Amino acid sequence: MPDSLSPTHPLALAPVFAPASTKDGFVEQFLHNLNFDQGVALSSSSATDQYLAVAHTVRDYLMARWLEDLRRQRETQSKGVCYLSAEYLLGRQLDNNLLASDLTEIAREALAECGISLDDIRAEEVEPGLGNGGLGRLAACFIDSLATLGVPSIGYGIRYEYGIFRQTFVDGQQVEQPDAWLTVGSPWEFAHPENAQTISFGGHTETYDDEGVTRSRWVPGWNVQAVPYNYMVPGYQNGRVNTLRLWSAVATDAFDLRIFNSGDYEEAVRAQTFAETISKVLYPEDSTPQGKELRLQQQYFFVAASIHDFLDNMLSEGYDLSNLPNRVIFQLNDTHPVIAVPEFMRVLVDEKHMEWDAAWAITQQCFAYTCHTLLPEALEVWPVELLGRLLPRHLEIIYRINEEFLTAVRAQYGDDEMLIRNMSIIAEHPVRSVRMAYLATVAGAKVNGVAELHSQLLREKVLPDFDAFFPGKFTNVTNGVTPRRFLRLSNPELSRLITAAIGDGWVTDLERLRELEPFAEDADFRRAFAEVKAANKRVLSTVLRERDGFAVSDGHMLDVMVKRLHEYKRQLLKVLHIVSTYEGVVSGRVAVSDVVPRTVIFGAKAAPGYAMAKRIIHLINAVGEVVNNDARLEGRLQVLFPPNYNVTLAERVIPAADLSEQISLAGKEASGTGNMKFALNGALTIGTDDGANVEIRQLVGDDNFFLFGMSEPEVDALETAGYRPSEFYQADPQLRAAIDLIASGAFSHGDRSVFEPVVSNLLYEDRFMVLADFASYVAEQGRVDAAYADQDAWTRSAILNVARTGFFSSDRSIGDYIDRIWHTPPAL
Ligand code: HBZ
Repeated sequence: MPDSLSPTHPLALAPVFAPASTKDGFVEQFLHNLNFDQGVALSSSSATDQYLAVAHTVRDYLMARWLEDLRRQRETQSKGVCYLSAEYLLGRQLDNNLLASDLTEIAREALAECGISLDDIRAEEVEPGLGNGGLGRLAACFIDSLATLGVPSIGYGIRYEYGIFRQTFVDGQQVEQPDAWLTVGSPWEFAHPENAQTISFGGHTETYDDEGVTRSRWVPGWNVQAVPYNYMVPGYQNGRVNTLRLWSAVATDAFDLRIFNSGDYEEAVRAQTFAETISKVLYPEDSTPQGKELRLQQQYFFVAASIHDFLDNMLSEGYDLSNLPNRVIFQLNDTHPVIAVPEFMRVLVDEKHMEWDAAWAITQQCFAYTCHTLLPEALEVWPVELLGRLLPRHLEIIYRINEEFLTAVRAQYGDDEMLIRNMSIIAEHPVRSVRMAYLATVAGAKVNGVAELHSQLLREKVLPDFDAFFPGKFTNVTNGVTPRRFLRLSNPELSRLITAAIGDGWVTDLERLRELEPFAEDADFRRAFAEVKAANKRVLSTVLRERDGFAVSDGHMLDVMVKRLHEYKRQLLKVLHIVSTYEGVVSGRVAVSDVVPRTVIFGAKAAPGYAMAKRIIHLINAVGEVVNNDARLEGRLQVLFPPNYNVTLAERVIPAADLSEQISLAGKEASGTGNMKFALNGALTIGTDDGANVEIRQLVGDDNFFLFGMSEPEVDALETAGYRPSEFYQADPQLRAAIDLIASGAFSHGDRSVFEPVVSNLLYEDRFMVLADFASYVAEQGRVDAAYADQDAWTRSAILNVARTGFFSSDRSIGDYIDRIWHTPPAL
């Protein structure tokens, strides 16, 4: 602090409230920021300058509250949540932060006074795509709810320089481009190099004598600086601003002196800058971890930095660490942050010199683990060789945790070697590896699945031995989505209609949507609701024209399947339905006048190394190309696949949809969250009994949900009996005709080889039983067509979907985490 500034000066002591809460104040602050931050006059400013200046104005407005909350979180020593997630798929920030501060209208008017349209400049924001899909978006919804509910909490993650790749199509095939989201800089972040942490890797361990006690320590080989960037997470109009803290890797300036002195200056520099690659890029795999060394470095990098940040900055001087379970819970978002467990133990035992048993007892109360999958290949394992090389002390700690755990298992069950092998945190085959989900389960106070069915299958099929050994450890928290972004912001027209009917309490208490139920019987309301849907379709149509040059037909049912491309999600089933409809018309089996006009919209990114997923993308584009241009269809079937599906596009597509496709093979989709967003925006679902679909159907009622396909026990039974997809192909002429058409080269200019791998996979492997569910799916789509013919009845069902899905608010999910897992005190 400068000498001349007295400690009682308001700038030194307390945050200053920015004047943007009036139109004139906003104009003033905006122009000030334009001049002093962007260095331009209004007359010569670009849209980017204007966006940045508006963002800074909102940021300034929130700053006082943020500083106040940061202070409060530090000072109040009550229990809080550290949410550890390798991904946060945030989406654009400006609109959300304007809404949270209740500044949207003020900003709109203020900018209009400057001759600027808010709508134009919000398009300037590049969304931070720091996640792959559902898991990362869930984390983003959760931090919004945590702030809105006023839960003392901090989100920790990685500030990837490159987020999820940008997808383009070249000749119908996916091409990935880097997502340089930081090129114009992010106005929402604040670097705090003064809070950097040093994170170590490699080296070896040793024991030493500490006044008669033998202790272990880690002598690392190299290190890197973790620099935190803080992001504001404003609660919805409640004056709270939480923090998301993302770590960026920076080389330490300490050269490796041995290399340096040997005269190899270049090598010394290279070795150091190598460290910066740690936070360079988000791994784009959303289900099959690649087991790459850099990925493990990323994981350890961010959790070690986060744990040390918490211990250094959030605890009062001389804090008694045995009280930590009353002070913090680290929630592990999937297995990606699980290396935090041995790191925490290392800190307590090696650095704080706590007894192992005491440290372990604390650790077991300070962590909880959320599992997001059922696919065996998605369960992360790290080869012991790699772990031991990168984090030798952590491997020793994991071995000891495992040894003590297996001793306890033996004490309970005797020497059942099969059971011991099955429950060991260390797998022996194909290479000796650490099973991260097992480590998380053993260490966590609680383990939760993300929907009722998923949690049940997790207990019964994935971790049954653990469920028996740790009674009460497993629980469920069904996912949710934030009503602020996914209804209030993305669907302003529907929001207005709802608020006019029942008031605006639903924005923070989504169950109040129930009050809409009687309106389903009100013809005027139904008319207004249908008009909103039509208006949203027009908006989408404009967006797709401007973004992708698509011409969207009027009056079509909008049938939408947007999600990551994965075989278990079964985009292929949707493709077969399209091809079958097409084949029906061109073969004369179906009169074109009987085809209910539909526009099918796909959105999906494939992991760059997932060859089959990329072929499926190619097939969707190829089918679209043919179907959209065949005059025999009379424009009644349209297939659109806008590239680069992301949060921003989702916000346009979901409010416009009539039909939501949630068609995974039963027992494979842990929950789904897109399914919730669609229902909440008045789309009807066609879906299997999988993930949260089960709960959606229970809530909206069978009459307002199109169910098809095998149930999970039926899938299980078919698998046990031996599934032979070709039998379904042989037995069903409609299915055969569709597959034959693809195989014939009809969608590949006569070249039969292009989609041959897709066809033969379906016929001879079909791991996700597309063919087994085809007939049921097509039949149910027939019921969809019939239902759509009665527009008024359809609208009634759509209203009931909105009215009955308030359960799926992420506020409710967070409430469940508090009740069942965190036991944090009520909001401050
Ligand atoms: O998490 C998804 C589930 O598939 C979905 O059913 C659920 O609704 C959602 C939220 O709970 N899982 C993912 O999105 N998973 C990933 O993105 C992922 C990313 C990196 C990995 C593994 C998985 O290494």
